[in-house]
Amino acid sequence: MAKLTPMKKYIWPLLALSLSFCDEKALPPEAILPVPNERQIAWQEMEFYGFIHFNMNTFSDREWGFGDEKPEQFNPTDLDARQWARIAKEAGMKGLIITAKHHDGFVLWPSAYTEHSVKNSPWRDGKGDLIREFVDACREYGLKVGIYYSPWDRNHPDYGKPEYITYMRNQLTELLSNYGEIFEVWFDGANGGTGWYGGANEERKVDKFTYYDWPTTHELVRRLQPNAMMFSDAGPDVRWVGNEHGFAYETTWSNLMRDSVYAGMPDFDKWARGQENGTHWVPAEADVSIRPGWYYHAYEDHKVRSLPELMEIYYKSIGQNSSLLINFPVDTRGLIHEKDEAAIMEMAAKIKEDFANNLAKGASFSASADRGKDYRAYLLSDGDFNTYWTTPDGQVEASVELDFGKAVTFNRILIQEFVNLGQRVKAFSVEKQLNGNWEKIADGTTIGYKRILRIPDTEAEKIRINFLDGKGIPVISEIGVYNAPPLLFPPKISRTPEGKVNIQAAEEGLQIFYTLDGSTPQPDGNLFSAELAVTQPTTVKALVFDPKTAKSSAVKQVDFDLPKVFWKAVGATEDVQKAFDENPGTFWTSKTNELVVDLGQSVNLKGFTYTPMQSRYPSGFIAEYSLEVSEDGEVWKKATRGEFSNIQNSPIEQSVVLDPVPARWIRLKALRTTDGNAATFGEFGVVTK
Ligand code: FUL
Repeated sequence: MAKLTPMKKYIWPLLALSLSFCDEKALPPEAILPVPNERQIAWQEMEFYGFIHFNMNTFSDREWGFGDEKPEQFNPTDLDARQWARIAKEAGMKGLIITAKHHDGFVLWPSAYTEHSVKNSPWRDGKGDLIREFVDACREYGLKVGIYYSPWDRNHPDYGKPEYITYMRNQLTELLSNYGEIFEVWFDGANGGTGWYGGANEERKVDKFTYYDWPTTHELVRRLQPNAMMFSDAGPDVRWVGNEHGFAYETTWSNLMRDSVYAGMPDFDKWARGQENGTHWVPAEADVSIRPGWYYHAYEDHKVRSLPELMEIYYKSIGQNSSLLINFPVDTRGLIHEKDEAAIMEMAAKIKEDFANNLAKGASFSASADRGKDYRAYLLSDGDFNTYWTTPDGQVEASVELDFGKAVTFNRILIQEFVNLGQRVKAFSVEKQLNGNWEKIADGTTIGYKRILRIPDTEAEKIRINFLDGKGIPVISEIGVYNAPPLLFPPKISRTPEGKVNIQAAEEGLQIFYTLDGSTPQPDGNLFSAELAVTQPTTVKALVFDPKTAKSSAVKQVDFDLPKVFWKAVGATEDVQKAFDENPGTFWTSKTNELVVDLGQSVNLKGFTYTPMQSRYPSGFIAEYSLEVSEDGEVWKKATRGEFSNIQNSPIEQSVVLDPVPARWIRLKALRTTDGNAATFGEFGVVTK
């Protein structure tokens, strides 16, 4: 903390003493606006809930359908919404939100306003209502129900005209009147562009600010579901965190200048951290899928997020003043895939393990100042969010000390602000005392509803949390101290263009076991000691093993195709190598918006991959592409054409499957980039296996 002068040290206890005489009169501190309303208070306690992405895209194997899909395509073989609810409940989630209508316009309930729905699908002989089944399952398991509704509709002929807004409101009325209480209505920010639009097959741009007349729609939702939170990029009740990794920020305010920031505005990410002086309470929600895509693709079955990745998400969302919305891409059976279930259960178990024992419960608390008997420091570990420690008016700078009575070891510190009176803290630090010496171990900026600091294993007899700066006096609900058991990270697997594979563990003293035949590596199998030559399409699987604890990490799998050493770019500069150097961290910009590669040998091409550039300030992501192939470098044949939907928000490797075609030369052309800039290539790859 800022150094206490001897004078200040002397005054604080006196102040506390004098306040204790007027205990009965100590009034709660005045709120600092903005503050959460009742519906936001109920929502913030949920913290963790799930997304279900299941709709037409599940069957067309896309992320964004074009709108020309047919209801007959929607045909889950084994749909069981109770399985989704059971898994969510067991994982500790408090609710589920389902994609009632995604950008392709297909709806999961028999809406009276469209034929493009389950009623014309083979599922349950056209008599099914998936929203009904979902809602019933959620109620059975005690989960709250949320509805995702895409304003953009690539199927509807009227999209872009005023009539469509009526359609949208009619459908919302159905959804919000017929299925009981809804806790969140999720309005997606992706909006406008190309689509089928009832056969028009064209691009339709809308003015995102005016077209939807949001105030009227918001009123409708409020009238039908007064307790529902409305989500969009910028609220009104809960805002997007600005990325699809599930990460909030070290500094995350729940305040937002809501009147000047609106859903779908350009550069929304500038406001993703919130604004210290924001006029409205619009907290962040971090959304992320348990796999790279939001929808199910069998080719991502081995890309389910590992436990370390999921825990990183947990700590960067819930641990950084945000709620967490994890998505399950329900598969074509209509079930959450076994691997996704296993992953979320591991995560739930690890969260329990990390927070199993709150060392703060056994500590004695004292404070440099408090506001009186109802606001004493011991309330910081009473497990009741609604009781809090705070200081006399004007006392912004203050500290709280925890005396464990003996040396304890810990690596997590949890702090909750009583945000119902406004988010305040702007700067804080943590010190520890061992053998009489105080030493700073951490500092931070905002706290908000919940902040969890992860620090290296630390031994201390006492800790002191110094509230250094804030928008007003600190008002703190809870402090927790925990010792989370270590986590073994799966190894990193990489390959050089020549085909040399390297496998690395995150720490020293660990062993790596691997396989090259697709089988699961075992701690008594192949021990990795030197680079491996992988010159044919091969699946490399590896795990990290700790000989001290005999524990293994999760298995990491990477599918390598042909090595790229003999590849040559046609008609381009040297830098072009960066487009296929097995390192997505480097990139190449193409002035002609295309990449032409000579593979050096003829292959049976079954697909290709494109990873957009991974730099902090992205540019030139390919949004629409064509792929041509040639066997002699002169006669070219069209192989495919399509779009990389959602690449802007989710800049991950894009995989395209082709009808096999012989090829030696390949031309990947950007027909459109997301920002109109010259196309960039982080990494290009082929699939021949
Ligand atoms: C995005 C959409 O475009 C994605 O497809 C997905 O639904 C995600 C949750 O929101 O904006």
